[in-house]
Amino acid sequence: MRTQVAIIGAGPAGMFLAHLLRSERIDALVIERRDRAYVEGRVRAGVLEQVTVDLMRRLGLAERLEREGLVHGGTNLSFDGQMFHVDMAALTGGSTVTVYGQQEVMRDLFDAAEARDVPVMWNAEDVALSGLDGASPSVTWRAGGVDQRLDCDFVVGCDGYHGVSRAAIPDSVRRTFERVYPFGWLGILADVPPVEHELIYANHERGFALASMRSPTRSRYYVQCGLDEDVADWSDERFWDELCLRLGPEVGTRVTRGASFEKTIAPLRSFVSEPMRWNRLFLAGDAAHIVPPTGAKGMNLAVSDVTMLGEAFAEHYRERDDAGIDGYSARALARVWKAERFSWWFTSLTHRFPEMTGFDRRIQVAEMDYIRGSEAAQRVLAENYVGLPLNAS
Ligand code: FAS
Ligand code: PHB
Repeated sequence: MRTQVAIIGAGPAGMFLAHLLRSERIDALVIERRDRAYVEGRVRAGVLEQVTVDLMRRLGLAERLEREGLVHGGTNLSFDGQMFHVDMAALTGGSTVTVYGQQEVMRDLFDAAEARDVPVMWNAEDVALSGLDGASPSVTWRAGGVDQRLDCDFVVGCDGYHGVSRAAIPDSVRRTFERVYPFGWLGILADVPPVEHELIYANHERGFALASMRSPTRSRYYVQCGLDEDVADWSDERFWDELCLRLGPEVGTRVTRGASFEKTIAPLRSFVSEPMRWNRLFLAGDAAHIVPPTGAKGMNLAVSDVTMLGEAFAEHYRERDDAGIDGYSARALARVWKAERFSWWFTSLTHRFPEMTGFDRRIQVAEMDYIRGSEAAQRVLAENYVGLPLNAS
């Protein structure tokens, strides 16, 4: 088999790139280790930046998003039970975010891929990349017991943090930067109405909590927990009690409780692998970087990476211009590091760290109190949360 661009991984990065290349009439093939049900079933991101909403509209994927997405012009911060609102739209000239779960995004991407005949090879085992430092890279894998080989011009690793693509860049070239947080997020989904119509990020003496949602009848809640905790030790009752404590008495007493149907613990890390391009291999999304979910940046960064990459490939094939390809890594990393900074800052501001001293705690509370009273501080938070422009300097 032969194609122009081989895409490893059918998550948000891989599927948005596949649709972008299809819109530019560039041949591509997605090679995915699992099946559609697995990828679509992963409960992950919940908040779309304008960059992501714009891309879904541009690709003709936004019909359900326009109907079911919840547009938020603001968000709420709470510390020690005192909640205040940040009017992000007012502070950013009208920018908003849209609450629309990653599972819904993946369903829209896969449905459209089937309707538009965008090819995805599912259940690909032992995916391997070769010839990346030459003019004719190739990808091999096995499916249904049959060995497959794909020759291509370029390979894009969209295979997430645990994929094979990043490791194809020689250790002598690759530089990684990481911060692992000493806690995780215990998240639930429950078919109960959200406590507020916008999100609440709560910093409490006992730890962080987040009140989010998927629809007016389905809530998504998180509490910070220890990395050594077992989800089996968290009954629904224990979860609701802890969440309501951390949201504070005014909000906590308004929370509608109910049976959870999804309950998982996710670790938090900040991670960047540089460069995001080596010869014929490009990295996009979690294959190149991870952010703590506090800033709701993970999936949105994957989208901005592939938006840049889609432009670069279009210039290469249409105009024989390689400026975009050659500049991709530096351009993408400039935006990635700004999102890493914001996600690290917002996590540091809202979470309880085991080694915190009394001084550290008062600095956190003072910063939350300062943000509450300062339009300038709220504007900085707002412009980062809604997402910096793709070409932010
Ligand atoms: P993904 O990991 O989504 O997709 C990679 C794909 O590659 C997968 O389908 C995988 O099966 C496939 N793959 C892996 N190895 C392969 C191989 N060798 N060969 C072929 N295919 C291979 N982001 C937010 O914004 N908000 C959140 O609340 C949030 N919560 C998260 C919770 C968890 C537990 C995790 C892990 C992530 C969360 N994220 C969140 C981040 C998440 O949304 C990612 O940023 C997003 O899925 C990134 O998309 P991709 O880069 O496509 O990687
Ligand atoms: C979610 O709804 O899953 C969500 C929302 C905002 C975040 C993280 C997760 O920052």
